[in-house]
Amino acid sequence: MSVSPLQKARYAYSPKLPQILKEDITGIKIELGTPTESIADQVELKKMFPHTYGGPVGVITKGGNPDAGTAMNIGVILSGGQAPGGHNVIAGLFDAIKKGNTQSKLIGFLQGPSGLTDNDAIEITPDYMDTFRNTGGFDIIGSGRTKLETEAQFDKCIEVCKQRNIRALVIIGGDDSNTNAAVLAEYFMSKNAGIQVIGVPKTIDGDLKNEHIETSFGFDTATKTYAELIGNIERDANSAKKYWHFIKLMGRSASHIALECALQTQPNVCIISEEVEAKQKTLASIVEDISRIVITRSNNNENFGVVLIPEGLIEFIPEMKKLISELNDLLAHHEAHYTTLRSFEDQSEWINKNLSRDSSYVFSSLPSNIQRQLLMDRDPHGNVQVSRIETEKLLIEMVEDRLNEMKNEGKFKGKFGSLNHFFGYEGRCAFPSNFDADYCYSLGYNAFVLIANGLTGYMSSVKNLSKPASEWVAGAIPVTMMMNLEQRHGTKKPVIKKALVELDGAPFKNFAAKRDEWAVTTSFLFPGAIQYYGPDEVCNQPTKTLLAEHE
Ligand code: FBP
Repeated sequence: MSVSPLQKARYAYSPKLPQILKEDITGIKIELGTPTESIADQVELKKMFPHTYGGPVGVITKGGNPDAGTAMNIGVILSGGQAPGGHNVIAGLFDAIKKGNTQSKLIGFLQGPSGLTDNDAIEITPDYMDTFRNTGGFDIIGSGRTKLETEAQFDKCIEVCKQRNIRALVIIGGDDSNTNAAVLAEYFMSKNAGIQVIGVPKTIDGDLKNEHIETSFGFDTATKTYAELIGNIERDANSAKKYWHFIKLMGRSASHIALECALQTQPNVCIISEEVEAKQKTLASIVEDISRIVITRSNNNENFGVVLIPEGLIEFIPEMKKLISELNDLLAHHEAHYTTLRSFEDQSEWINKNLSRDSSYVFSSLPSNIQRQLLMDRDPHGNVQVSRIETEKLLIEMVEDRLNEMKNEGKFKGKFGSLNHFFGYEGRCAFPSNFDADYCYSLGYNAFVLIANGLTGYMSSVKNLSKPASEWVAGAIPVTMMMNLEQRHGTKKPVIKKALVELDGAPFKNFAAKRDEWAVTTSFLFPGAIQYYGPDEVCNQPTKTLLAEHE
């Protein structure tokens, strides 16, 4: 296979490790603290996780651990959406395993969790591993969104692991996949299966974070990739001075990606879904805010600008949230009848009849392309697929209508030329930044240390990330500690709490302090492409979100 010069150069990059992980692998151990509690619903969670609840937080320290030298087979799974750095998690894990014992094997289950239940796997060999080091993508073993949640699936997992003599599984995934990993760990313990489960925090969305998981991997590279593109568009807008660019940014629910990109590029508008919800802003009031900024800039002779829109926005606007929740219920409970309705007209007529009055009004007022998108297939969790709803087009259409009204009232005399963009898939498989390459390698390497120390139901943690890698702190966090109970499909389920943008947190406050100025005075910042080689301030900086959170 031919490879690009950059890919070849990246094969040779040596990811940095925290100081402690550079020690001999049999000379490091985990020091455990005192038992922990979940963030809420302690009594119920203790009952649900009798074997794994409340494990102590662990820190890696010097100390003999001969078990690290035992030959063993370990399985690895990539779960959910791609995130830059996944290959390096596997590389770190692979190298640590082989340092322990060259006879140890890493088995990669193919296309996500279904690879485990289908017993579809490959052994990752040294040569194969070398062709994926420091590269983007999940194609080393593929990924998938199958949920492991039934006892029949869990029993199948035990059967496959026994057949392959697998001692531990490493599940690389987001909040849902790590929740499922914890449930699997508990099940294995209850059956005395002797199989450990370790999670690794992945997602470009940046919403799997807390005191011990400072960021999920992939967020750094994805936001830098989007920020490069946004900066390029800003410069284009500033050169031609004729378009308003409405840019939707991936991030299923939380607005961390949009916020980080705003901090990096200083656009005229960036909507933060969490603020929309907190202030109970309607779609009309969001449109009004944008229209006013367009008019103010137009009065200054600047008929151009950039608006950032988080992918999940639609579900945070109160009237849309209500509509989507009613649609989800209707489609879930009347699936059989709904699938008999062939044409969009029949579908929307039936939907309108069955929605509440308010929601029916909202649904009818939407353009038909958005109505169609709201009715598309649900994801495996029964949720609407927000990445397929063209909120950026909806906002353009509504702003245009509002500006026309204002024009008729003599309040707007300028021009409004618009273009729409959606950045999501462009950033998920980029070559990982040095930060993600180092962080992911460390997470994977550390996952093996957790296994060699006999832990299960834990997540690999690497902290102190705003400092140079040599000062990073490697540790182990019990997954139950991050859990609470949430309503899912009518029942209370244990889940890792999603981290949304905190309106009293430093990243949002930094943005809020500047946004009025950025709205009116063109203040664009052009971050440029991710740099892999060069001075530290250019190629080894974490995100502004991470830095602000650690100020
Ligand atoms: P994960 O939470 O699995 O990491 O995926 C996140 C994400 O990239 C979201 O930002 C986006 O809404 C979704 O995946 C898109 O899903 P798909 O890849 O299935 O189209």
